[in-house]
Amino acid sequence: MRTALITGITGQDGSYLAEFLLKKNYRVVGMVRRSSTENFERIEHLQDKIELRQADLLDQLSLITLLEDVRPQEIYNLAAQSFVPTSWEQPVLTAEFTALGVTRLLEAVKLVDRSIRFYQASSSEMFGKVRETPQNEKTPFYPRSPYGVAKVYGHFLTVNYRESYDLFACSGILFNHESPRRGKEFVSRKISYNVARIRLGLSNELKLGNLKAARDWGYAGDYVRAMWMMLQQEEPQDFVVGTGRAHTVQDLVEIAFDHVGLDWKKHVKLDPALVRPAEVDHLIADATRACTILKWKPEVDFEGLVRMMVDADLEYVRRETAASGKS
Ligand code: NAP
Ligand code: F7E
Repeated sequence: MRTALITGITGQDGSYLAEFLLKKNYRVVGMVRRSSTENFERIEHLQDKIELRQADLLDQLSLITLLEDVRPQEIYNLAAQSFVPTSWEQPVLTAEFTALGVTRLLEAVKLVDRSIRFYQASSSEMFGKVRETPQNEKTPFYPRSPYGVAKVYGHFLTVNYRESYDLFACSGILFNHESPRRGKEFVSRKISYNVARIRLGLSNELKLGNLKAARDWGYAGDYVRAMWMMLQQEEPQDFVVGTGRAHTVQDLVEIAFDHVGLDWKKHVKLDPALVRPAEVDHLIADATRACTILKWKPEVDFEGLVRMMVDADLEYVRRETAASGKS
């Protein structure tokens, strides 16, 4: 039985990856940070199948001790401050988690066991003000937020430790991927959650920023498969993962409102406070290498993803409302 350690197991991707690895018969250990209230909503259903250990990307010794105790064969480093707007408000903390956290974890790997296979969660936000379209593994980076800058650091540090110490370390440059488990602050979930509330008569308005921004959106359940595939290759390599199709925020809005029979123009209001200091206008993946070398392909398309999220949020809001009625 192989052991996989997932940092960020309480996040969207961590929960899908844990499910995927359990099906592959892995022993799955999740790293969680100490909190006064537990935040295990996304992994509640897995609690008796996975092991949780406390450590923090900010604490070097905790990571070394964790690896010595768990002895994983694979590490998936998904933990990060991942919300782009927060990275302008807390740029130093973002760098500590999202950039230096990678150094701390790779130092722990180097010290404890250099045969560990290491996956780093790199991001299409590194392309930022894009230098070419579509973006592939050779496209130069031009990040547009402290988050993007921190991810570029983590990315090149992973490349550097691979080349310096011969580690099996690779980066997945993943484009936006969503699901019903996405945090409510990200635009896809913000839209699906509020569309459900409006449909159920609980509110009437949805405030958004830039409707023209375009992203290559896919389904998180498809993307965690690519992470695992990367660590099963003979040689460590970096891969771009995305669907190759881009849509605007407005497209997402239209499909979501349309799915519940509402006219989005009656409910969406533009809020200048939600426009970012520097925007990433248009991202689209060229995932040719992932498709040919990993034989990866997405199974859920954009329209299917949006509808899945709205349907899940209709259920979620009904449960939420019923629970608040009881308390
Ligand atoms: P997410 O839902 O925001 O989850 C982030 C996870 O990181 C949470 O489990 C969080 O724990 C943990 N974390 C944050 N700081 C930590 C620290 N100091 N020590 C330990 N754990 C810490 O993110 P996601 O969408 O699943 O994304 C997973 C990774 O992929 C992130 O690195 C993200 O930047 C990257 N990425 C995401 C996308 C995407 O579209 N989703 C695309 C490209 C790359 P708490 O629950 O305690 O907060
Ligand atoms: O924004 C626009 C916003 O916050 C998408 C993270 O997982 O993917 C994610 O980063 C777009 C942007 O994701 C609102 O300006 C308009 O252009 O859902 P988002 P993101 O910034 O692309 C990458 C790949 C990651 O790596 C990150 O960790 O939508 N937008 N109005 C809005 N965005 C938000 N959040 N809220 C709005 O009201």
